[in-house]
Amino acid sequence: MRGKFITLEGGEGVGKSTNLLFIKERLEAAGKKVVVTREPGGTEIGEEVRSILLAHRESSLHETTELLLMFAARAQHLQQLILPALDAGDWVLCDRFTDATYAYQGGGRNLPFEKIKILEDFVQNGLKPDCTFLLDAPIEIGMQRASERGELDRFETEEQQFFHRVRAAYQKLAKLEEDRFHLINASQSLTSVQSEISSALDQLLVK
Ligand code: Z5A
Repeated sequence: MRGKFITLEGGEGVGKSTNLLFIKERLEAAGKKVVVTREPGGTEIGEEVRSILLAHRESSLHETTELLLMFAARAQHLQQLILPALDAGDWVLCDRFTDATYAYQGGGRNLPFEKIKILEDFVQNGLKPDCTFLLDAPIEIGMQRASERGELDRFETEEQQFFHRVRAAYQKLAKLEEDRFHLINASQSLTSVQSEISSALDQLLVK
């Protein structure tokens, strides 16, 4: 039987990496083989593209180039890792996916959603996550949590308005696809966040 594809989304510092581990352990306890991965990245080539995307450099990366690099890394990720794993019956757990492109390149950089959709259709050929956890918190909370980590990447040095647009875009996406998204208030305690995630996973495990 084909595995399920779960993604985690949200602004920076909302707790994606923390909850990724929690979900992995929860699924493994239920007997699933789980492949954990991330975007941009997940493959050798994808990780090289990630370095280009996150690095600070003198010449600026054009927003169209940024968008195409996200999908270039994604195409490799899908063909080399995600699709083979799902076909083998494994569950794939991915830290960010195409919703991040709509939120950051669409919302943050103001690129038209219609253009992103063309690339999504071309690269994914209809594939979408079975379930997406959107961890949502006021950006100040995420930034405060992330600030304890040290050096900031190219996205993390954007102005505050950029992150407000990203958050609004994520909220819009969750409204458009209520069946796929589980919108979780990430400003709650970690125990409360994980209890909500657990309930959603229980439903997914019996589907
Ligand atoms: N990007 C894009 O533009 N377009 C795309 O298509 C894709 C990505 C796929 C890299 O992402 C950048 O790529 C990203 C968007 C862009 N840029 N930004 N910003 P990334 O996922 O690698 O980086 P990130 O978003 O900055 O993730 P992060 O900072 O690692 O955050 P996180 O994983 O969500 O948070 P965390 O490390 O799990 O938690 C942060 C701290 O908070 C940690 O100390 C936890 O213990 C603590 N925490 C977590 N939850 C709680 C609760 N509930 N209470 C209290 N404390 C908590």
